[in-house]
Amino acid sequence: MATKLPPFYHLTQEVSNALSKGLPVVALESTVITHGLPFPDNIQLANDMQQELWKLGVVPAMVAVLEGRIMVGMQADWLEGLAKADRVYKLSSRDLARAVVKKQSGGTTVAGTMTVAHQVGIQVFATGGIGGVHRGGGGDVSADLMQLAETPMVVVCAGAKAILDLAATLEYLETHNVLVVGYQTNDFPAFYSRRSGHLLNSRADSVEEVAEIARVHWKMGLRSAILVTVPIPDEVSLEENKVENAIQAAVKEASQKGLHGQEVTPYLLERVRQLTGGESLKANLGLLLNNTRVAGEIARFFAHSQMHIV
Ligand code: PSU
Ligand code: MN
Repeated sequence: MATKLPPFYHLTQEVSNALSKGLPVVALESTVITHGLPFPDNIQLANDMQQELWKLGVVPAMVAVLEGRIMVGMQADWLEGLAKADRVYKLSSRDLARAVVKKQSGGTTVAGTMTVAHQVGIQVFATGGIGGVHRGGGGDVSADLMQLAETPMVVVCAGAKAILDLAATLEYLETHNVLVVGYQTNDFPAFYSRRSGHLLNSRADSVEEVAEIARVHWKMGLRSAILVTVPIPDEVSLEENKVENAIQAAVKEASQKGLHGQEVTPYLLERVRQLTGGESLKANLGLLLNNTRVAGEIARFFAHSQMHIV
């Protein structure tokens, strides 16, 4: 852990203790709570994800900003406040300073969470889907991709949602040396479905293999992330063409409404959820829990082998 953190950081006792003792910790994002899922599913999910980690003996470190304080690890009442609030910010990396200075509250995106987690010394992060290059060639590219390019961290996700241009997203990750690893798969997972049809050139079949690849990657002096992509569990996965119609409708609506910037992703997520009914929500929750479990196992292996990123 960084020896001295800036005063606006607030770590829970459990997180601070685990980091100083080298015990396993997994970071969790909070935009999925504030902008990705409806209440009360969001709070249920946050609790389930944290429980899943505790069960594995791993300390959960959900990152969020509360009245300008950067929280690493969330208490139940703070989390509930954030999950219920309907006017909180969505905070990517560049928004953190503003939120601290203006004492704002919000959920951190994949990028925002990585920035914070790296600064406190967390090496493993679980999320659902990363942001990416949007469809339509309009130049909307998530800052998640830049952050993955420059932060040494294992990020576990279920690929990226097909609301994005998956081919362009993969090209970006390749250009920026982000090592995309298929977890027990050769195919880049497409969030709701297990396969996107885009083949990956790296695969790992166990958490040990992921950890070993990560260790060598960072030993080479690279500073980019390892993106571990885990296919959604079969029981909750959806047929790809089932979601595609909803996605096309949502993308069209977003462009007709002239949405831009940070509004785009939450709008698409919410519309796709509405248009596909409860099934997509079940899928979303199922894959998040599954990713959390894989991330927890990786973090345990890291702690066990005293793996530290330089
Ligand atoms: N994809 C999802 N669910 C989410 C997000 C993405 O399937 O909740 C959230 C994540 O927090 C991600 C953010 O970091 O959206 C990306 O937003 P943008 O495209 O504005 O960078
Ligand atoms: Mn965007």
